[in-house]
This record gives sequence, structure tokens and C-alpha cells, in this order.
Amino acid sequence: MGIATDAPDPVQIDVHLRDGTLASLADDVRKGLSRYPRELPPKYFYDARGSELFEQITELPEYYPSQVEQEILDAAGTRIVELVRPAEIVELGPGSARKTTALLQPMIELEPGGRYIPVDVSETAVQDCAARLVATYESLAVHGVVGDFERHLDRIPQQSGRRLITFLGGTIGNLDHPRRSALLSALRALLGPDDRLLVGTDMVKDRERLEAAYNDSAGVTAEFNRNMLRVINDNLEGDLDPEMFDHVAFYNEHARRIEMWLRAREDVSARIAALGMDVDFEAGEEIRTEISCKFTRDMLTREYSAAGLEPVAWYTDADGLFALSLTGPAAATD
Ligand code: SAH
Ligand code: AVI
Repeated sequence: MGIATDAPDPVQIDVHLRDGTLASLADDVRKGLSRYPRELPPKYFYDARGSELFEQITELPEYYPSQVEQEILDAAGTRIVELVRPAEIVELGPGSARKTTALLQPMIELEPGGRYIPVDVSETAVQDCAARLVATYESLAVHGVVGDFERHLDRIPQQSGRRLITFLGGTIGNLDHPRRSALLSALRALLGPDDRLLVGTDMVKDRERLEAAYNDSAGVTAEFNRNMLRVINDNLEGDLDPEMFDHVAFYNEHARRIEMWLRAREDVSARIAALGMDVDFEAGEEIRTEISCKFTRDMLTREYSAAGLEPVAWYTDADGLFALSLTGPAAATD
């Protein structure tokens, strides 16, 4: 006998990438490799392999941001949920969403039947976290969005109750100031009066600790960095040899950011067939693949204020290595 089920599927996933992404990858690669300095956007690290490599990074002893953010969430997750009382959590760039459990668990305990909306460019990340979470929380609905949080915020499903938007991991630091300010303003526009935004940020600290986190002794970050070239090869019929490029990561103190580059070990000639493009690198020539900005509390307060957001609460670890800021829409001043 078949089992009749009228229950709605607890998982729905909308995919807004694929063809569009290929077009934007093509565009970003054509432009990014034609200008100086050469530069590629970090969102292209995250195919299935890149997402898996990032997960390995989170386990590295040197990569303190994941461990410390987890500690802060473990200590403050229930308090945050009691303060906001969300019916749903929208998360930008969740990856595996492992840390988000510290918010989902109390949300469900407070009121079963909530909804989780992960928004990530990595299709495997959205699928895997959705499957794991509905298996863990019987009453949770997951509506995944495979999309770019800089382009597809309008595809986030209609709100069904008070909303907490989370942006964890310090991923906001992978955007430069103009892009952060555009994203924060767009997020502000999504918030109703009782909705809240929770952002994780890595804080300014000593160079040694920062540089160690991006130059791990196991070489995982180097592989993650080189994965960008594999993504180009796989999607645009390229023949860039990742082994011909060294991983370079350093703290640019003036700009308060880690910069990751790929540096050609010797002269390299490559073809990206889908673009009809030949690219030549002289030995030592570099491509910037990521910036990872570090913050102070003052910088954040100013950036939030400029986006129409006001501080609600601040959570950090004893050493102030990483912070979570909870903000809400600023009261109208007119
Ligand atoms: N929040 C998780 C994962 C951080 S890794 C953590 O803290 O461990 C960054 C995540 O953001 C990846 O899953 C990546 O696929 C996603 N991402 C990066 N740029 C994105 C973009 N422009 N739009 C949507 N997701 C993006
Ligand atoms: C996702 N993002 C916040 C990470 C970071 O630290 O900037 C990505 C990363 N790059 C190298 N290691 C980790």
C-alpha cells in the first residue's frame, strides 16, 4: 500500500544560477584577467570542491574565525533568539550551516514549525544543509535559494513571520566598502520594524595571527585558492595549470584586510577556449582572488548607521577576535 501524504514537502530549493552564472563568470573572467592588477571575485571559489575545501579550512587549528564564532554563538544563540523571537531565519552564504544550529535549535524549541532560508551560490551547499536540517528538525521547513546575495535578494521567498537575517563567518569582509554598503542598504530595505540582522565579522588584530589563519601549515588554504583556476577550467574550457601558481596571503595593514593572490611560478601561457582568450603571465605576475576585511566596532557602527541600521546587541569572545553584531532598522528621524 502506498503512503498517501498531504504534508507539504519540507524542502524546496529554487535555483537562480546555472546559465546566468556562466555568463557572469565569463564576464568576470574576461574583465578580471584583462586588467591590472588581475582580479577575480571570491564567490567563484565555491563549486562542490571549493565548498568542501572551505569546510576543511574551518577545521584547521590556525583558522580561528570559525572556532571563535562557534563559541560566541554557543554562548549567545539562545539569548539572540529570545530577543528577536524569529519565525524564520534567512541566511546569506551558509555553507554547511553547521554554526547556524546554535540559532535554529532555540528557534524551534521556542516555537516549533519555523522556516530556514539558506541563500548560497553553492548548489551543493544549499542541498546538503537543507537535507541535513530537515532530517534533524522534524518541524522545520527549508526553502533554499541557490543564488548570489549581491544579485538575487529579490528572490528570497515572501516573509511568513518575524525574520532574522544572518550573515555569518565574516563573509561580509570578502566585499570591499562600496559593495558592503550596497549590500547592507539592500538588507536594510528587506527588514520590517521587528526584523533583525545578525552579522559575523573578523576583527582587526595582530598580523601574525591573521597571516597564520590564511597560510595554514597543511596547505588547505593554498588548494582552496588554486580551486578558482579549476572552476575557470571546468566551466570555460580553460587550461590554466593550478600547480604553476603559488598561494600568497598577507595582511595589508593600511587597508585592514587580508589579501589572497595567485602568483605565477614561471612564465605561463594559458587559453580559455570558451572566451576565445589567451592569457600570458610573466613569472611573478599575480591575480588577486580574495580580500578579507577586518573590522573595529567603530567601523561597523559607522557602516551600519550609513545603511540605516542601528545597533541592538554586540557579542564577542574574551579576546575580541571575532564579533557578532545584531542590528535593526533605525527609527525614522523625520
Ligand atoms: N557561513 C559559513 C560559510 C562561509 S564560506 C561559515 O561561516 O562557515 C562563504 C559562503 O558564502 C560559501 O558557502 C559561498 O558559497 C557563499 N558565497 C560567497 N559569495 C556568495 C555570493 N555572492 N552569493 C551567495 N553566496 C555566496
Ligand atoms: C568565507 N570567508 C569569510 C573566508 C575568509 O576568511 O575570508 C574565506 C577564506 N579564505 C581563505 N580562508 C578562508
